[in-house]
Amino acid sequence: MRRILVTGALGQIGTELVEALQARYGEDRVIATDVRMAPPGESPRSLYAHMDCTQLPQIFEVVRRYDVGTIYHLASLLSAVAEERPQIAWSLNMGGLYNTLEVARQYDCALFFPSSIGAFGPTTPRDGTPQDTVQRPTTMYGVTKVAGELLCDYYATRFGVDTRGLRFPGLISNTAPPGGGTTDYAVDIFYQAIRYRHYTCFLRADSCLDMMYMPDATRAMIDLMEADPGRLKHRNSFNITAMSFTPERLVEEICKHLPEFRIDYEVDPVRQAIADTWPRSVDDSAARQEWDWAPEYDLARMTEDMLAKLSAKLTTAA
Ligand code: AKB
Repeated sequence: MRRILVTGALGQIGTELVEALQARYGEDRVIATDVRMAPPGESPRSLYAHMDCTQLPQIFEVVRRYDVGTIYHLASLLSAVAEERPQIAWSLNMGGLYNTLEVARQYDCALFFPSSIGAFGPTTPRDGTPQDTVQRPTTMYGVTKVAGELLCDYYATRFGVDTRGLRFPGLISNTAPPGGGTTDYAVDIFYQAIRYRHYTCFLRADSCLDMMYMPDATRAMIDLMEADPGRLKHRNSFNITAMSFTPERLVEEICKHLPEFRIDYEVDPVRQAIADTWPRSVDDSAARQEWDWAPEYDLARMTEDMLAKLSAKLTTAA
């Protein structure tokens, strides 16, 4: 069987996706790649290749060398950092995707594309955001996500490339930290709650956004790529969500386990402005109907698991 390539494998999603893919298909079937050099001792156990996806020949070389049949293309800048460096965001998010699609076309690979709730904008309905609706984002991140969805659909209809994608909400995880996203507070808060029983939040207390725990996200990616193509009416990309909450509500949940935990707010205008244009809760019924999507973690279960796993990890590290 042909191998599976993950780009951006050292990032927040990649780190856990590589492990989930190895568990499902075997260690020697997964090639982890990233533009960063893996820190010694922290490299995923799979085959690792240094690869810059803005350099087309490097992707060709890895795909050819390892006989790759499926690509999970995760390398991209997140929303807040993309707003700081829009030119680099365009070049990485679009250039990297275009190159990867070209390689997928020429080597007959399936391709997974991570879109985002950032693909929506201020004119999108914010509650129960439909699968098919207005997509006029006002951030560079959002522009690259909408353009990415369209480009993936184009490669599917024009060239028959098996492209599939998900519009991820904020992802919460305890392995690798996120970097430069608007929803990062929902991860940082757990580290600070365990270490200091205090957190200063960069979003307003009432900023409601969709979220998901990483085990659900990695399962969703693999399930979508394995789904019967005959059932898929949509491809790029499916709305999915597991929970939707505000910082205020998350604090309430954390306080059930750490009653002395306190929060204050120092709102970052850039990230708040981004959050204010994103859905408060998306409708993921298309994903439920077309490939049986169903999350396992709600807010209570995710909070309990995050606190348990992170407390163990931070105690060992101390
Ligand atoms: C971000 O905040 O940029 C990401 C996302 C929701 O796409 N986590």
